[in-house]
Amino acid sequence: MPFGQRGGPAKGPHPIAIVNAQSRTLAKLVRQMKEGCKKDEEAKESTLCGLNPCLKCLQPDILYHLGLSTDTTDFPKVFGDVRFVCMGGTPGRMENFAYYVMQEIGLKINAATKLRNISEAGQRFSLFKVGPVLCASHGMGCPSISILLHELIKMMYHAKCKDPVFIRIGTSGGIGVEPGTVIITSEAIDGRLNPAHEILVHGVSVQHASQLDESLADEIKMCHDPCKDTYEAVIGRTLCAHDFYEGQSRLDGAFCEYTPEMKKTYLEQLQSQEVKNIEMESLAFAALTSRANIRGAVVCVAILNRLNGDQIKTPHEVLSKWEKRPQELVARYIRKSLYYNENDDDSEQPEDETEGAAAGTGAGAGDTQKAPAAEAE
Ligand code: R2B
Ligand code: URA
Repeated sequence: MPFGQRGGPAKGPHPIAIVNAQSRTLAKLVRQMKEGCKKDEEAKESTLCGLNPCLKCLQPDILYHLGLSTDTTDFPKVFGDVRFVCMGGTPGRMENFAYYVMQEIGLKINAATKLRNISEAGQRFSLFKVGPVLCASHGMGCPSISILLHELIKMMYHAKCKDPVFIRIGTSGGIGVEPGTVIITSEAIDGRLNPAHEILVHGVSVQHASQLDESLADEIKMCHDPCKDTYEAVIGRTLCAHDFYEGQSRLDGAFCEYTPEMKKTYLEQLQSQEVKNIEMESLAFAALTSRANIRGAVVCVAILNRLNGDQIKTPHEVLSKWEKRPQELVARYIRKSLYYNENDDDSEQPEDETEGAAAGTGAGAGDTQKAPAAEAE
């Protein structure tokens, strides 16, 4: 049974068994945080597909923009336990997300220590690791996220990670949605509404399909609680533009060679085609993750409704609150996957609404469940 569903009368594992299984999962996460991934826990090969056959010959492989190299870092030991790779635009947001997700999955570090930016040496992106979760900043636009993804996918390959899930969390301009709404992308499309990421290789146009994992989008959507969450979460198409101004039909850029009527017609056409938002990275994200057979999702909050204007006038404090919404849904998804997913050998999921399942917190299987807590350092 997928984790968002609720069963009938009690017939699943006994609550104590669930608590024990969750405690074992947590103990393993804590040990891996302290000691790294053990040899016998490493997968024999990564589960990624379709990668460059020359990768195995690169000795060392230098992940230049991440400031990491296979000859100075033991990738299987340091990154072999990674199961979730979360990325967002700015270093600060991803550092905050790392601390937030740490709390949500029940891990702690000594109050006197800080999470280290693992890719500081590269001076381009920030990268934080919290147990099985990697948090990276990707900058703005497809070229930037594409460099990051090439290097993170190579990292997963060298670390022999098993079925990692990649998620982009970010902001976007909504199309006909209330500002503050969270949009989970069903499909990324370009400005011509074409579901493909186009790149030029040797001067020739190559198009890669930009589909995203439908079931992952549904699982993340199920982490939204329409009764408790004060905002909506919807699944819809996302237009990925290659700039913020003309590419998104704004009238407030330094240049503008179209009329307000042309903008209105274009945005209304998008709305009629079920496009819910516009951002700048989903095409490259969807294309590169699906080429590697990685399950991927894009979860963005709409910070304005583009049908009502172009400028972002919402106060900073409100924007900060809205930016946390995708983080909240994704952290719930990660927590559920770690502690309540029956498809996973390391975790147990209650098959009913038995209370007291979550490691002695007295919570049930819903979104309000807290993970057990343990200190890693
Ligand atoms: C959303 O916000 C950024 C532009 O302001 C861009 O990275 C995106 O996709
Ligand atoms: N990010 C975008 O790319 N567009 C918007 O309108 C808002 C955020």
